[in-house]
Amino acid sequence: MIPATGFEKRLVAVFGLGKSGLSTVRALEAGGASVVAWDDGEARRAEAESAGVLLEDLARRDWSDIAALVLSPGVPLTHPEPHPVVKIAHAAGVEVIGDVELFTRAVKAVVPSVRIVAITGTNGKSTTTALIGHMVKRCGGNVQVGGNIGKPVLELDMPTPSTVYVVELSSYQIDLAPSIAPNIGVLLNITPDHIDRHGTIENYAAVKARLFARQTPDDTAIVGVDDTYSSDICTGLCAARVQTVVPVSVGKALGRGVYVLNGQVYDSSSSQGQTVGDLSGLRTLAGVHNWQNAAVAYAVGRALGYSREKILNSFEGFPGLAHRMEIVAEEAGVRYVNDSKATNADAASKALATYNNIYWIIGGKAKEGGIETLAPYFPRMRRAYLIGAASEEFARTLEGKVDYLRAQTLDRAVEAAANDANAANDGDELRVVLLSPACASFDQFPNFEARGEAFRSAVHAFLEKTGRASA
Ligand code: UMA
Repeated sequence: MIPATGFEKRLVAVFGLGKSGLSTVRALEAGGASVVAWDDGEARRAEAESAGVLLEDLARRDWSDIAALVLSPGVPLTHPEPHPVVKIAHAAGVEVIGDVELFTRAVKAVVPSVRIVAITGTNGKSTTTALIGHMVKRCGGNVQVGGNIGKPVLELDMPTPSTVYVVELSSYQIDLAPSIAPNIGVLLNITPDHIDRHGTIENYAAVKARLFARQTPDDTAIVGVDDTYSSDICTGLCAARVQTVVPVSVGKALGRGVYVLNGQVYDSSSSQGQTVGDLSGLRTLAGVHNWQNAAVAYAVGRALGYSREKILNSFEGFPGLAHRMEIVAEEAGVRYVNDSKATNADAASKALATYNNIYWIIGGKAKEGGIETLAPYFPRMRRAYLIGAASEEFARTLEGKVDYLRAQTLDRAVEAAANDANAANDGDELRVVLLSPACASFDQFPNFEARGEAFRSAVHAFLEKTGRASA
């Protein structure tokens, strides 16, 4: 744990008592502050109280003795409107920050030269964060991985001069971290998401761009340039000439930066020749979107001073992430892929672009725009299996274009899709039973992880029942 310093003997308010809020309370107390905390959820308050957290309804107290408000990332800061506690803090002139801000201040105070690699973007940031963490470890670095990927940043270990922190940051976390200045900042891509929390896509992009705003000439910005918003940010950074900027593209040859063409990585700045290596054989990094993740990780590795050979070798042992195009089983020419993390159409498009002969399990709580943008992938579908609240909306989109079944539940969808895929007589061609739902899970599951676990169990149950499970 990293004690959150800077508030010794002062009182700090913490709002939101999920994972990050609870670790914030512990870290502030370890740093010498007193804490009062609150959460809108009664169950969360009860859990926190039994863990020894001092609760106080922050809307009903005097704020004159409060030094800061530490807000959980899931609590609205600006849109659709600031949470009442944020309005109170603003009225009292109290700064509103998040756990990432406390983390930055604390680790830089202990080891000013400590290296922080921060990764953001709409899609792919968890895979890229995990891949960079894996790469640093394989290259002999002393790595700590956390942030939006799951482990709250204040739960990481204290820094030493050799520590490399690899942290995934959501836009919510960047919005609450005014002094973040990563030694290496990564922006993968920007597509519409979380607009409810940022008002407009322009505002969302502006928050992402803030990752680079306080960087210095010693720092590096690695920026995907395959969408308009990220590309504009990259152009702005190049023009400002503050930090080293490395543009990254998949599909476009770049005069400057790192790019991937047909699975081959090229580095235009390399003195060893531009051709770096081949990504196309890496099973856990399959697909164009993963090539972007790998190209970005390569650029981070180079900025950290690792050789290209070491970096590429480390990719081979990358196990991949659960719920992101995770291969759950492969039997008799049928691959079962859990992509439960694909909670919007853009995220789902990655798996759809990777495979053909898809038996597609889709649905849940629909996001704005539904699956209209996925139409270019419809010819890859053998059949779609609709689950959850979005079924009727998606049935209308698929009508006349893709054969579909209203399966309602995930269990039924897996059974039907697996039966269809196994019955198809396609010779050697791989068939794929794919859960890539393009929806939030909340109508039928507590979260995407639970949905992915349910898919995994249903696949294994099917394989057992039909005698296909390998010993
Ligand atoms: N709460 C209120 N009032 C509100 C909103 C929330 O009291 O108006 C309370 C809830 O009752 C709950 C707490 O705030 O007790 C939830 O806090 P939180 O949603 O910020 O969740 P944490 O458990 O602290 O997890 C957060 C991140 N969650 C979000 O950003 C929504 C986790 O990212 C992250 O892994 C964790 O910190 C550790 O850093 C998850 C996520 O969904 C994976 N991220 C979004 C995404 O990836 O799209 C941004």
